[in-house]
Amino acid sequence: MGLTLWRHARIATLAGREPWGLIDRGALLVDGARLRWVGREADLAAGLDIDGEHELGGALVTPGLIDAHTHLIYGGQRASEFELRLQGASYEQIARAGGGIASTVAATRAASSEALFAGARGRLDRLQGEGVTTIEIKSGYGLTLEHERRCLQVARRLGREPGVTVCTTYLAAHALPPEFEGRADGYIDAVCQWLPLLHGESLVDAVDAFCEAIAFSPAQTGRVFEQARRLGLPVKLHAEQLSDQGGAALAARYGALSCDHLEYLGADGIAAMAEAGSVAVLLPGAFYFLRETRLPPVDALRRAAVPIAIASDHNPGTSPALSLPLMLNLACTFFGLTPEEALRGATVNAARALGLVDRGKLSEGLRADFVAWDLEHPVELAYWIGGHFCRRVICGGQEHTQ
Ligand code: DI6
Ligand code: FE
Repeated sequence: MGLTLWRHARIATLAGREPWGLIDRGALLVDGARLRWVGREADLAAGLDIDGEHELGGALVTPGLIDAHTHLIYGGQRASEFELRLQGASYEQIARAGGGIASTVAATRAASSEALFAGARGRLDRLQGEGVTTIEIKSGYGLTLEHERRCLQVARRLGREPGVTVCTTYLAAHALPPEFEGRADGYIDAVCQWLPLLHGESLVDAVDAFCEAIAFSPAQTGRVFEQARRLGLPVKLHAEQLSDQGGAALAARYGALSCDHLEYLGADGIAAMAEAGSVAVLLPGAFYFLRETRLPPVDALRRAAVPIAIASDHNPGTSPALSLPLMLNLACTFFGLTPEEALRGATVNAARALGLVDRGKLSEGLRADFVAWDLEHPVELAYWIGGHFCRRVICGGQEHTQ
């Protein structure tokens, strides 16, 4: 495949020291799946043998968005639970009455692989239609070897679809399945036994757990992480979402790629994350949908130079979010991020949260993953509440049309 030129763009490269890495009257030269050159159109070398040209008409171009935390694969949905919560029931009450995660686990187990694929495919279409070119997908609604395997296989199958890269995460330590009632340690034994099998089938890129009073303890989480370490798999953690369990510090001891949620994160956790280089993945969709009030410690994270990412946390219970640009808006309004921090959070820092070094910015040698928006300035990505401004999505040098 030869060179392709994408011209007449205002490019927020997020590379270099300029705000947004902004290049006006810019162009991108694509060689196969990679960027050969990004710069001012006037500086483009002469005499290049260009096979195809695309006119972007002055559109804003950003790196492809990276959603670094989703639970995209599940059966059913929980709209009726949303209605119950609006009538005053709490998330915990619903969970105790057999709803919540348990109801999604039952629906996921009952669904065929085809149905799981079709449901997740539809949701992925919507996220891609809003600019996502890389997505992390967790298991965690199967909770048996067979059902976790199916979910991870569906995630891998989605990764073979055009226009997207999928990173898989094993989250069997998400909730205690009914058959292990009262035997959480026994379930963690099983979670640790399944991991090498699924890893042996190339289904696992990273390992996660839900470390919380209503889920698994730091000691149980540590056992899952020990197993991940033995297999050479990176870890990440749902930490400090509803209380401070010291989860972030624990994950940092295992060199975690990221610690996610973090509303209750304390000074020790921040220091440990800074030391380990872990990314703080903030999830404003869940904060909003659960009407939480406790804010993640954004200022302290900034002072400690912990990179901040923003993700959808797409899941049927606490964040049925299908637009990453909307999450940027929520991250600014609720968490006080600047619009530039928010965009970096869904690109550069999100790539880092997934351990990916070949994307997240637009510069020579990186993947040609970029989005053309019907917007004038990158601030607008975080400014509009909804709306649909994504015009063209290019993933690995190929335009993705839905
Ligand atoms: N934290 C959450 O907010 C989701 N999972 C997690 O570990 C909730 C998932 C659900 O309610 O289905
Ligand atoms: Fe989550």
